[in-house]
Amino acid sequence: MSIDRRELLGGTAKLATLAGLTGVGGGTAATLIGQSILAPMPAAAAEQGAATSHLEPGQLDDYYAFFSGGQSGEIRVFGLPSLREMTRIPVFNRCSATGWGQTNESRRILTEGLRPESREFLADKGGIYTNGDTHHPHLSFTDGTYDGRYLFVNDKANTRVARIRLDVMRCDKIIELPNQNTVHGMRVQKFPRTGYIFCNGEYEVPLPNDGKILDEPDKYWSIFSAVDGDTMKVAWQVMVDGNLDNTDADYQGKYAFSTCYNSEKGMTLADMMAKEQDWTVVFNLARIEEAVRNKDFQEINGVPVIDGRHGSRYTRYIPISNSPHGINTAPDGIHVVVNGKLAPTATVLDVRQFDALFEDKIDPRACVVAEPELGLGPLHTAYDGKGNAFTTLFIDSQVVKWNIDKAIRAYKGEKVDPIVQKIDVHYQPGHNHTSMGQTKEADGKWLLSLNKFSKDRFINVGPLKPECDQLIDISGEQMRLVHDSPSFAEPHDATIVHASKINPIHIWDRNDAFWEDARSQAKKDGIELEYANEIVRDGNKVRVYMHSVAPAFSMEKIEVKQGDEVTIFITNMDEVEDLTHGFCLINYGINMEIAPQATASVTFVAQRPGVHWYFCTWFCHAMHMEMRGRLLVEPRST
Ligand code: CUK
Ligand code: CUA
Repeated sequence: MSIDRRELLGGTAKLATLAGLTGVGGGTAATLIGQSILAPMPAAAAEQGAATSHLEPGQLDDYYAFFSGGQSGEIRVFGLPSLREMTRIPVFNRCSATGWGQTNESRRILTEGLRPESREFLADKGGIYTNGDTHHPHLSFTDGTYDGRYLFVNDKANTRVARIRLDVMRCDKIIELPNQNTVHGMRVQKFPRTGYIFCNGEYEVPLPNDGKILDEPDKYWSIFSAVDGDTMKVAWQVMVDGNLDNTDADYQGKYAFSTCYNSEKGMTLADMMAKEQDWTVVFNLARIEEAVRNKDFQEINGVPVIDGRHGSRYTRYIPISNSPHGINTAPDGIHVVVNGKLAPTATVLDVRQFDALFEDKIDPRACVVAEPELGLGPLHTAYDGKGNAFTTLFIDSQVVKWNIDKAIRAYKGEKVDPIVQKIDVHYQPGHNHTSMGQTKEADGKWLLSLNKFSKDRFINVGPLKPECDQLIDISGEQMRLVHDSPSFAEPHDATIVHASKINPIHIWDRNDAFWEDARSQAKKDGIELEYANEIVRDGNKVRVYMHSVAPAFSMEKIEVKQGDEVTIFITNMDEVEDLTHGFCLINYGINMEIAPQATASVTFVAQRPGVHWYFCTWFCHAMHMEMRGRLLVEPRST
């Protein structure tokens, strides 16, 4: 009997389980086959039949983990359980390796969704924002689970939302949202599909925010936006009371809901803490869509803005203990946990009550079915799909496992303790995540705790320490800490997706829309990008069309005049997996990636006279060092 090792290791969870990787191994024949092929697990783990993060060289992971890069502005792709970093996807940042923010292809994406005022504001600053703050990476859904099309992520720094194509792991759309100051909480519609991206405008500002209203906080409002995930345009916005923090949606496609702090509308910390209660705001999607159809809105900056303040038919405000933070829908499609942050409790809402809530048949607090006391600083909750919840306790530096059903029974007065276990994490956890736990296919295998402090967990790297992401095995009754993984500033959130859901391609399709502008420019110039090797001179604009086949650029020499605006288009004709070239022009501050079968382009003014070598930046061939050429810039005669 022959089993292909790669197929066994890279295949489905079922195969991995058979191979004993996930530790459910019994004495079955399949397990024995697995063990004969794989190197043995570390003794202690193997003894308990427990899961391990350790993979032998050449073994593949079962899951993708998409981490936000926080103030690094990017997305990072890890394998799980190994927590090996696979790649980074530049989004709101400038990337030295790929040329993101510099190539014409990336600059189109970074600029086309800017608001007109921002375009003006950035005109003398290079035309793009170069920083971002990614918090919440979430994949597109179809019918309650991931469909592998897109990943969406917010930019808290410059009020944007980005879409990443998962087939090529590249960002293809960015939109800057009007009428709100920042996007913080961001989640997607789970049913019937995505659909909407729900975006919380956290900080309140005047509407419109054009300087006519300044120090009059009673005229500031927060905004809840729905972006259409297909077109990446704002579908509608809702004006609300208080500050929206995090958000999530139901599994029925009827409601979205956000935690909302500062019901006091305070501008100082003391003011914001004055009241005992804040809210969860529930948004009625059907009623809001009806308002858009019936024109019951104000158009501000080209977007329909619906009035969802207290008393509106489009929203309901459920009172919750002071300053709630995370809000997470359970895979059962019924329960939503609102995390206390300042209160030691979580509040469990039952979405089945929301119809009655909107018909004013019940008091808003009647949606609350449990309020377990969990510990200090509950921030975010994840699920195992078996009725248990895992909540991070920021102040206690713990993750608490608790049972939802027991919490509901305790709330009704029964003498049961919903707490199953508390485990120490290191230290101060923010978000936590379970494998597939934000879908109806939660599989209860792994939990990641994204800890804000690492202190003594790693060798010292100076005053700026890494964060500490910890992997916890949740397949058994008791949680078990398995692995520490340091990370640079600062993943807020991650999404763990079974590898079978994502199918990236290996080399680009020559027809890809990514370089559409280059294709149409080449067409105008009568040139085919494939195997191109020509220079088009058009006044002081010079368009250089070349291609690469390892280990050479098709052009050894490019002659231009000082002051010419030069665009270099390179098409990588290598049809070989992993054979990427780069183009770096020395002392011109230029570098870009050209992956197999891709076209990439960059435009610059040839200000510096002289001889300037360009070279390939990916070690692509035994003669990679020879893969170079000269830009000859003739001084402008005076
Ligand atoms: S937030 Cu960072 S720990 Cu932006 Cu999701 Cu809660
Ligand atoms: Cu091409 Cu190195």
